[in-house]
Amino acid sequence: MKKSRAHFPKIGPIAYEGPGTAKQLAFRHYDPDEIVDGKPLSAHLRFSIAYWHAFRGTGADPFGPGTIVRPWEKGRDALSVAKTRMDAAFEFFQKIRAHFWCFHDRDIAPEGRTLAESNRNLDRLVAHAKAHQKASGVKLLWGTANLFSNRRYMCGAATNPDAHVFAYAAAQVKKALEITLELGGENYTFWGGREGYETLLNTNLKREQEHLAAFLHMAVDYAKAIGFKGQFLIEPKPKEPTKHQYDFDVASGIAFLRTFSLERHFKFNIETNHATLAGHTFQHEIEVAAAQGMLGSIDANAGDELLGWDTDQFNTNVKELTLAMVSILRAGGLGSGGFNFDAKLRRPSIDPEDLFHAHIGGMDAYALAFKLARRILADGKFTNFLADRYASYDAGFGRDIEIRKVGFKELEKLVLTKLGEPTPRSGKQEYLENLLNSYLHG
Ligand code: XLS
Ligand code: NI
Ligand code: NI
Repeated sequence: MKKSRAHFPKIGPIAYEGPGTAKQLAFRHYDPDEIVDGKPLSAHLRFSIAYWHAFRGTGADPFGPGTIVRPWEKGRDALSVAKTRMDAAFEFFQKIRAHFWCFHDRDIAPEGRTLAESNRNLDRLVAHAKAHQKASGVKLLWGTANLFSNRRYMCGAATNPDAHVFAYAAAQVKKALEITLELGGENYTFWGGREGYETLLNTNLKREQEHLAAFLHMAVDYAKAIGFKGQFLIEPKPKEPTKHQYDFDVASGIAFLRTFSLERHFKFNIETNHATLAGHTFQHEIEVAAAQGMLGSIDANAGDELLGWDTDQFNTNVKELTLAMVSILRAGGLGSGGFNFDAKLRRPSIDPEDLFHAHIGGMDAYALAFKLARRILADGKFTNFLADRYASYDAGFGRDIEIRKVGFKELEKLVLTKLGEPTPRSGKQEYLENLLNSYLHG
């Protein structure tokens, strides 16, 4: 691959300068090379850049077109623009020190007039990406297919009332799986796109859910057929673009997967902003997935408390992230997953430099949260508190309840003859909140 000129000429690789630095284009908490438990911090955090936001985002909103104009987006031939854009992207990945990236098929290559032409375009850009991955060492965290932008998908893809659209989506995902395999993708994500509905006046909910399950089974079968060993991920979201998205949250996702015998093949990609849109905390969604051994990956972003849609902001809320990290570390980490910045610049943030500030903020907040969570877990105060709170189930009749050795009759007898009235114990929430703050603020 020929060496292209720099697209971010004024910015070098971002260095770790420590918390005291006055420099803004520097990491205060994220030192990718710091060794923690025998491996570098970069291997614990596995940060990933979302191609669609970082390199296809223009700042467009329903009230106006894009505001963000990148110098590399010039030229008449869509394929060569796509290649130059990708050169800029890999320069950015390296300068921001992210070791992974994620993309939708249509992010990296223009859609053609036919599926065959789209596939040919993809092949050109996949070859380009492969060369870039090899030269830079940047890896693919996950691939996915865009089954929601094109007009044909306006009523869904796998849940479209028209089987023809289902077939088209199947063909598109087939190709997306092939290119994810080709690029060594460690996971493949299914976000629900327009799999949901606006009104039951025109929707057969039961059939649509069955069609979605059939689609996912086909994906599992095809992955097996081509030898794709990456982890499949479901990314739940309660609403937007449709009013009722089928993959509402992790709990409904688990029920769906179990209902259709898919649970062995999937884990969850949990997005912070989707959790809060569902009326949950980020940590809640992580715990629900972890409780079933189905915690897969994270789409790292944040919503706005006052807005009811997916604002996809960079998350700098260290308290929220520390709580999330405690749950992730307790669950044993993310395995083949990582922290993908599914987050975008605000519409007026139009400088290329803003891309750096945004990701530095997100990476630093996660790195700090990781360190705080490790301290919290090492101290053991919260862990001990929890263990103590549930200790009555560790032995005796509590244990018998957990292993289902006793039933109502035995327990009634116990209360009548031995136990009598229980003694209530404080939940100590305020004490625990203060304890948490002592870690966050010293
Ligand atoms: C949209 C989703 C999307 C997925 C990938 O809300 O977050 O960006 O992560 O299709
Ligand atoms: Ni996402
Ligand atoms: Ni989202």
